[in-house]
Amino acid sequence: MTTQSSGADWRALDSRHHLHPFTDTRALAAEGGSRIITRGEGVWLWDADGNRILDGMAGLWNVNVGYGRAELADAAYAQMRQLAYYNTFFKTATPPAVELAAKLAAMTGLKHAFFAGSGSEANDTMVRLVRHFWNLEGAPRKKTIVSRLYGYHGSTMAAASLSGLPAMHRQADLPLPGFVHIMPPYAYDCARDGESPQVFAERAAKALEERILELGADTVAAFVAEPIQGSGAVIVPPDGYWDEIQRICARYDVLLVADEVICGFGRTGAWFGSDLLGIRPDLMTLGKAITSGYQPMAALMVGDRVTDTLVDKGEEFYHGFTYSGHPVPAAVALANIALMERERLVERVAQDIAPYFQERLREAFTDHPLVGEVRGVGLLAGMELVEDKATRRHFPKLGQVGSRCRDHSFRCNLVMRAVRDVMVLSPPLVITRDEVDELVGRARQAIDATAKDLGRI
Ligand code: PXG
Repeated sequence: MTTQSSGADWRALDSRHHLHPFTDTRALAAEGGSRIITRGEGVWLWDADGNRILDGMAGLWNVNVGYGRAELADAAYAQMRQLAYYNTFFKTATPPAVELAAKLAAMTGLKHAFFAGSGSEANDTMVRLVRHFWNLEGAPRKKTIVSRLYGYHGSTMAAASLSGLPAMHRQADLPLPGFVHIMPPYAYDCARDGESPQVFAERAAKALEERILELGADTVAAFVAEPIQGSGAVIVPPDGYWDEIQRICARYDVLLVADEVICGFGRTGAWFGSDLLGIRPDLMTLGKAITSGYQPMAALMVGDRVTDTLVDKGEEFYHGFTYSGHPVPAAVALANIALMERERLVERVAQDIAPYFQERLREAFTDHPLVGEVRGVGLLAGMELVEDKATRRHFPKLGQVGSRCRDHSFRCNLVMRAVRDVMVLSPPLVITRDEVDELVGRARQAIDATAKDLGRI
């Protein structure tokens, strides 16, 4: 196969040999196979059939600086020429890994970095480290980790156990023992009629306290959560939620872990979701936009409480990956962060493009007959498609209307994700106002087409 091959050729070969993640293989083949993406520039993608597509998801929430940034390619090339690989085991390190650890420590306020290749690996590392920590503290019963329904923390055995997705659990007899889930602060779905945001925030946070008391505080190791839930369908917690969560973690001596894999690196208009929401976690997982997706890389940031114990009382920590701190992604991460700083991308999100994006979406959809709620922060947004706006009633078979809308969006050459029946957007941080207008216009076409199918307009 060459780059001259047609989309149809690629699709046929793909269907014959490639098992895709999170995909019903038979259904994909029946629909004619995959869209083959061949090129990217800014917020735009091209497929093998010559279509130009607006990427409203920045890849998988990660291509924050947009496609085609030569300096990230140059950083990878230069590092490969200088030293393509060396490890960080056995008393060695490389300059990019060291420099990145120091940079991330300065950015997050958590002084140590443990590197991994994906968000899932970083979360697995977190589970290993949290268990080791409590053993070293002389509290070997303190092992259960609490996370939330609709949380997504990755797909390895431990990360899938942390994730609050029953469909994932069902296929692999998960969660593993020692992983439990509480309700998310998902007001649209879970708030009672007439319940104020403050009362709901308190009730959702108190779910953590109730679970800790039920399990016994001496058995609960950590609470793990995304500042704003991404894949769960952009669940923005109501004010007060995180303050209460932090009080509860402190009261019962439960470690607090912020999963910043989506929220990190400017997505919310702050460098980290924790900065935006006033969260002071003991540990933080980073991934995705740490390299804007140009190389696979992730990190677990570890604060002093845990490292002090690890270093003072610890023996060797028997954990690590061949590619922990790989110099090429580390060099790319440094170049990516330098680029974001130079172009002031995070400030741009906070002060200019995110307010514009959020306003345009609200203008287009708040009064739309199919849209129950438009929500979001920074360049994260979700539009809830519902059967009845007045009562917030969902469609009976959750997910069907969402996939229909996603298919319409596909035909409009817009990448917009469906989570259940929530249409989700997370464009690159470099998106311009004109491109936001284009994105909102295409999203409107897709949602209107869905509403027409349902006889709602
Ligand atoms: N934490 C969070 C908050 C994530 O969103 C992971 C951990 C795991 O990262 P890795 O690199 O192991 O995938 C994620 C990943 C989607 C989608 O379609 C979201 C993710 C991955 C794939 C698809 O929403 N998030």
